[in-house]
Amino acid sequence: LRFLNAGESHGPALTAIIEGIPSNLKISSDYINKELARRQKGYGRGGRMKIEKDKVKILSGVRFGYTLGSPITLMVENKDWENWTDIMAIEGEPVDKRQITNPRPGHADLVGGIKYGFEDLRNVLERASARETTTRVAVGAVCKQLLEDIGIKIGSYVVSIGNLSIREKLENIPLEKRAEVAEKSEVRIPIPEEDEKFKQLIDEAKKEGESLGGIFEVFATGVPIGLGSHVQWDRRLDGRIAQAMMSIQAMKAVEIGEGFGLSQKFGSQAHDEIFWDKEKGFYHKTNRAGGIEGGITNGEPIIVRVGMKPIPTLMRKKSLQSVDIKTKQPFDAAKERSDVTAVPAAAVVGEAMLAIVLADAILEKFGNDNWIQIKQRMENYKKYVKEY
Ligand code: EPS
Repeated sequence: LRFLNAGESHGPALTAIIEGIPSNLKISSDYINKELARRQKGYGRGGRMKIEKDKVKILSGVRFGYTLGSPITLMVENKDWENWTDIMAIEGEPVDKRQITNPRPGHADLVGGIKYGFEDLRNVLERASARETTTRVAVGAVCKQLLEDIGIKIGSYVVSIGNLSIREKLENIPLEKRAEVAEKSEVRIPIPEEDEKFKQLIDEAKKEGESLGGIFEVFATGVPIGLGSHVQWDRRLDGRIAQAMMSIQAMKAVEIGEGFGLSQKFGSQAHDEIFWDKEKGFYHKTNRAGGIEGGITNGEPIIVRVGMKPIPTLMRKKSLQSVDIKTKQPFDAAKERSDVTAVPAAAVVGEAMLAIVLADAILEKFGNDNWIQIKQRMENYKKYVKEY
């Protein structure tokens, strides 16, 4: 399974091509649209989300609701494009409007400008923008439909925004319950009584022209034993998941299971003891490993924690010190429309990335041409694991 996406934030559309989704899988664009809408939500989002109503157009690879095994093309139009046709014109003379020469610290602006040789840093930010995650969510939604058909469910919730955290309060709440409650929260926080505090923090940050980062958790349940491999570095599933998460704009840290916490424990308290019974086969009573041992899934839920830095665009009167790339004079960093925080939306993007990695690992293990046969192979494998 592989995908490429394309599109500028204020260009005509965002597209993705997925190759490797097997034939005979039922796909619905309604499902994809629901996921796109989830990505658009979240308290603290900026003006852009009021303009866009992201909807997918499937342009290839699906017929009468089922996949053909051929490449699937997904397209989401940018409604905002009509306000940018001159600035983002595909052909013709450049216009001076909305050129950017004062790079934002923390954004791709300066390094991208130097690397690709641009005098207008808009050429960088248009593609570096997290608007790009729209098509990742669309691709993830296709993968989620594949995974759900074999009982693998993915969910997420936010555990902290800025210095406010509810992590300590989660212990006795089952994963599915956390995701279910978070779905109704504007901040994706899994404890309803805590919502207000988070919203207040976001309001305060907005008043100051500040932005906020945070931490979210993504999990997958129903994952079979045996995805990924210990035999080669780039086949280890934890490594693949970490790469996928880190590739999301503004992510700075990834933990699997108890992650950094494990580094502070004695070995006797850090691992998950192995049990067996006739019904369940092999199982664990704890899940400190986050569902992966030796780069291979162990049948427990996969749990990933991801840390996001604050968005680099600040609306403060005094922004961050920067230098104009033409005059070399000190300058206040550029102010662009942006979000105060996008941690709730980032969690939805994290779900999509986990879905993509897991769908890939499933197809690698069970075959990748005809979904009907792949499912049969999975059934046989389940029997084999039980009898092992
Ligand atoms: C985003 C669209 C962008 C930003 C945001 C995420 O739209 P615009 O730049 O037109 O406001 O709102 O991206 C960033 C903050 C960033 O720095 O990249 C989206 O669709 O999620």
